[in-house]
Amino acid sequence: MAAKGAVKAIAIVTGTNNVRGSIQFVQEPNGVTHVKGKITGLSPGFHGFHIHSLGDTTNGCNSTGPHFNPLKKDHGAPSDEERHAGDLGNIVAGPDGVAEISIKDMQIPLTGQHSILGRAVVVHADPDDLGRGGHELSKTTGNAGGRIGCGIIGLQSAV
Ligand SMILES: [Cu+2]
Ligand SMILES: [Zn+2]
Repeated sequence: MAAKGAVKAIAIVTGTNNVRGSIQFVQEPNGVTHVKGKITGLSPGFHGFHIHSLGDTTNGCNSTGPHFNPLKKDHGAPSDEERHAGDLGNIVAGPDGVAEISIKDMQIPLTGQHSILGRAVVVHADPDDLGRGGHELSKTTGNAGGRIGCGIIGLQSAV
């Protein structure tokens, strides 16, 4: 149950092949945002999962911009001090291609200056190396490969 006073948002994820899903964001009054939902149609295994800065899908997921990074940090793991606000790590799809998502994070509010409303949630083809892979892209994208699904984060009824 969401606490009284929670702010809620929803992103309907669509993408290449059969990638589909629905992700809900609930910001509790203490500032923690709970990200929960399900994405289907994935290849089994790890997939990078981020908030990207733009809610623009003119050219599909490719026009959602870079990782949401209001504090001008390097890419990292959700638990790192040095991370983009949008770095939510990986989601894991089972053999059936379904990833069940439940993430709690302090850096993705639905209110205020660094709100993620109107931005996009993106799921990638490959695992996010959390900045540790030593690849030239590790410190910017986690070398997570193509953008196979995305959805724009929009306000949802608070009731
Ligand atoms: Cu991403
Ligand atoms: Zn990042």
